[in-house]
Amino acid sequence: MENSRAGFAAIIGRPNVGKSTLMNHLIGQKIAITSERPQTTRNRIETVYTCEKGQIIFADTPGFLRKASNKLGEYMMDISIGSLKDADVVLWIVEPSSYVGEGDREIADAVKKAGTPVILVINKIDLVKKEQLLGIIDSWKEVHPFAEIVPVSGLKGKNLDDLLDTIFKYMPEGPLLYDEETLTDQPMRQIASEIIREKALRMLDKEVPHGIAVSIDRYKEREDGLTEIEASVICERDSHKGIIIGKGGSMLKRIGTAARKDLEMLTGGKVFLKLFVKVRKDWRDNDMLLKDYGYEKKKEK
Ligand SMILES: Nc1nc2c(ncn2[C@@H]2O[C@H](COP(=O)(O)OP(=O)(O)OP(=O)(O)O)[C@@H](O)[C@H]2O)c(=O)[nH]1
Ligand SMILES: [Mg+2]
Repeated sequence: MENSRAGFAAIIGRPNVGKSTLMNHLIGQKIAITSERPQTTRNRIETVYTCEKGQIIFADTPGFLRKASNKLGEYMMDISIGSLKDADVVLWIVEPSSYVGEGDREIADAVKKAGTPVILVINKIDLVKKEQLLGIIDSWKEVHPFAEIVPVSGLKGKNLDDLLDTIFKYMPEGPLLYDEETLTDQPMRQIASEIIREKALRMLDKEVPHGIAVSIDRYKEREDGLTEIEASVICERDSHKGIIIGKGGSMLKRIGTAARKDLEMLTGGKVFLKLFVKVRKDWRDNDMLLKDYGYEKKKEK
């Protein structure tokens, strides 16, 4: 490919603004889980968009938190800030509102420090009238000297081609960084664990979802095409365990059925999914358990 471009675009912003939904729609496949609950994403999730122009490596990140209430929160904050470091361009996603909160001011400070060009992506424009957009853009202009401002709707797929073109302007010239078939850095086991967590997030109420982790205890692709998965839903309290299991096991069954359907679509074959529920008190503050559940701090920063 002559004059192809390839580089990294970090997707950042406050929790729940639609970062993961947008990334999934940009690459045309659901890799990152999404929910109406803030703090859904906990890890850096890379996906690869390839076209005739070259390649964009997206990095979806946890929503920016102003203060961590446990070690998991600290880990998530580190991931968000760390993603600014190796990006060629930053996509800062915001709600379609003129309101700029303290959290956004802190993001502005962080991107200024990183010195990376920033594209402000005003998301969820399906929720506002066209006439409102100019006012919204004006209030954001004062927050940071943005390289570009692009309004989109990730969910409805509005203006995404425009956004992709804009991102490519900031990709350095060079050969593809991954082969054309590569879609993500996430192994299937990890995607499976996230899908189960997504169903739990979406179906459970109140304070239970935030204290949940999912560990894959067994993942076996059989020769007949069937995939056997055993997983544990980890929670923090005995009372939460009861809620997750539900009356006569009904809640766990709902979570399992929904997860299995997604997993079957993803693997393109039949899936046997067996779920267990375990209590691990205060796992969100326990270094060893955090590591077990995939939230391990990198050695070097
Ligand atoms: N109306 C509308 N809703 C959207 C749009 N994009 C995302 N949403 C909704 O916003 C909610 C949050 O979406 P996510 O993609 O999980 O948000 P996120 O920024 O990744 O959230 P965290 O991972 O928690 O930081 C979900 O209920 C989405 O359906 C959009 O363009 N329009
Ligand atoms: Mg997310």
